[in-house]
Amino acid sequence: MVAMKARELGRKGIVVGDRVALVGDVTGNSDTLARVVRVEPRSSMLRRSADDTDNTDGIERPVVANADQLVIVTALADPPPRPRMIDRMLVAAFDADIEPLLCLTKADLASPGELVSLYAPLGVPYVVLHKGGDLDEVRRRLLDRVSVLVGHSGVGKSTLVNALVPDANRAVSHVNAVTGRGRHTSTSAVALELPEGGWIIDTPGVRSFGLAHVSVETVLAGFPDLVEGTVECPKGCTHLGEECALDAWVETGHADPVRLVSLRRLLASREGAADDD
Ligand SMILES: Nc1nc2c(ncn2[C@@H]2O[C@H](COP(=O)(O)OP(=O)(O)OP(=O)(O)O)[C@@H](O)[C@H]2O)c(=O)[nH]1
Ligand SMILES: [Mg+2]
Ligand SMILES: [Zn+2]
Repeated sequence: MVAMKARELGRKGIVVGDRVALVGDVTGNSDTLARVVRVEPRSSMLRRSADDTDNTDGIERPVVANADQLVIVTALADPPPRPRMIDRMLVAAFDADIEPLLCLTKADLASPGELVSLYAPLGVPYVVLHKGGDLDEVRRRLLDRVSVLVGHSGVGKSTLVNALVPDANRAVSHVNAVTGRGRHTSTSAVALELPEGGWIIDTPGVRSFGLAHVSVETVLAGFPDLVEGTVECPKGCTHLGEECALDAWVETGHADPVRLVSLRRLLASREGAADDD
């Protein structure tokens, strides 16, 4: 069915995942048009700040509405994993209050051991995949949920969607042998219904995941075991400097030091250049 935005919605955007109210011809017959007259309240909104290439610094851009699971797709090789990017997508999940799932693809090319141990202290669930391999576990984790796939170009998002959804027909393309980068094959986000129930949203590969809009408090909220330790911190503490009270908190055995290392890595991941490549 084709629907256009009714004028009374004004400049308010509609994004993939939005639930909308329609009027007019909703038969879906060719040459018919329905009108979107209302966007229902959103249960979540995944955002990223615009990056330098968008030339509108600091502006938040919505990515997907109403997702309840953020599937961070990372190839174990070709293109190589970039933990900084994974960290940033995890922060985006905390920010949007969406549960993360780490999806490690191309296990036929490299072993997942190192990445798995890097993320173990964060308690992030993960699945390991290789093309043509068993999809039972990922199917189980996607069942009856609205999951959005995010990750660099060429990590295998569309390949996974095609394996999970018969007739999805998402275009896939090779990773450039010279640069090791994907070709940005998918150019728009598309939501597809899973045969077992639930929705999966394929998105175009991102080069960066700007997080300028995410506060220290938001990241800290993902570390409930450390929150109490920040009571003694100076006002406006970034939890990255010498004055931070968290070092003493973990030294006195109140929390696991590796958790503090992870918190700081995630806090630091918000800073710096927008390009994560
Ligand atoms: N060896 C191997 N190759 C894979 C696997 N999964 C995907 N590929 C290949 O990786 C390449 C890129 O896959 P795509 O599915 O197009 O990647 P994408 O993440 O959708 O990329 P964009 O749409 O550009 O964001 C294709 O040549 C796939 O065949 C895997 O598990 N193992
Ligand atoms: Mg794709
Ligand atoms: Zn602090």
